[in-house]
Amino acid sequence: MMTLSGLTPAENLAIQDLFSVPPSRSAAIHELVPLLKPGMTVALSTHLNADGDGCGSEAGLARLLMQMGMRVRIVNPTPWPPLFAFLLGDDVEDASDRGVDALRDIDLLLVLDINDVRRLGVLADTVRGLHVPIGVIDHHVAGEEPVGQVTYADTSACATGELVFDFARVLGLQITPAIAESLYCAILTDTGGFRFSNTSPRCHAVAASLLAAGVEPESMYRRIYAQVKPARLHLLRDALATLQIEGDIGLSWISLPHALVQAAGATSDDVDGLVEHPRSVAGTRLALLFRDLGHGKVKVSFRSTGNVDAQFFARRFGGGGHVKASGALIVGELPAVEAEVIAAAREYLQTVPRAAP
Ligand SMILES: [Mn+2]
Repeated sequence: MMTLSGLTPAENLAIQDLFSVPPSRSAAIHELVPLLKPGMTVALSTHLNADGDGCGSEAGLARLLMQMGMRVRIVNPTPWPPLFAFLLGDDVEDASDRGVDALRDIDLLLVLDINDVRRLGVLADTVRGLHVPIGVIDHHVAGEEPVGQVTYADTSACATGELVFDFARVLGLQITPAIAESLYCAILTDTGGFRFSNTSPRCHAVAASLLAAGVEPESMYRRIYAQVKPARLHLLRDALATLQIEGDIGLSWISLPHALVQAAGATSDDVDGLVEHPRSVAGTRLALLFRDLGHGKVKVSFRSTGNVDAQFFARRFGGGGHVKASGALIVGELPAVEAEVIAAAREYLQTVPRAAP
């Protein structure tokens, strides 16, 4: 048993607890076990536009099930992202490009990081009609159309990868370096690099185990985060040159003429997220991003903080979304749209009292 010097016995016990698998999780894992038989073919799937948790959990679980003697293939509704190609290695099969055909001859489907069949996109209808058992491993609240007969879910897990780690622990499977990298990717990305509020003490304990199993944190950082293409930085440079800040009312915005985005050779992916820069300005309550689409329409992104309601404001322009993140597509030329929205934003912010920080 590990003992850390300088800690009281009670503190040492609390740290041991972080490494043990919560009883409700081991109970759920033991319910999954009867579905898992050597020699069977298992498909793993996750939500549209798989993220680091979806991909990492799949790549890790695929190898664990292979240790248990199963054939495993990944069948996602959208292509495996190139950013996470390194997780597949030579041993994990990605059959996503075969679409629903890849689900025809399976014995079991495991759905990861979601519990709503609608998030399976083009696979959803086939999954609704599947005659093989379906299991779910997830850390979200179940959606409106949950899927599967056996659900191993816990919303207190920082990532689905944490639940896959516990699956390995409870069943005594080996966390190889490739599995450790996959699960570390899942936890690292779903916690925003250990910054979001789901970064629990246990999340760090699991990450510690994965580092001990061979993960090199700097290499993971480089492969996942240090992958920015020059076009993205050129766009950021030009976009920041348009930044306007009205600190007294808490309004910030950037504005992208069509030619600017084209000149940078940037994609929509590169533009997404730029609005976080005006939002990150100290004291900003409403951040806006204007993007001229070049055919008489301007896409406006609205981001708010505190008690400012971006959704309410976006509805004035026929848009919508979430309370803190909304969007609208407005017909008009960029300068006119900008002037109209900025004037309305100034007026709106006057009506919303500043919340305590
Ligand atoms: Mn997740």
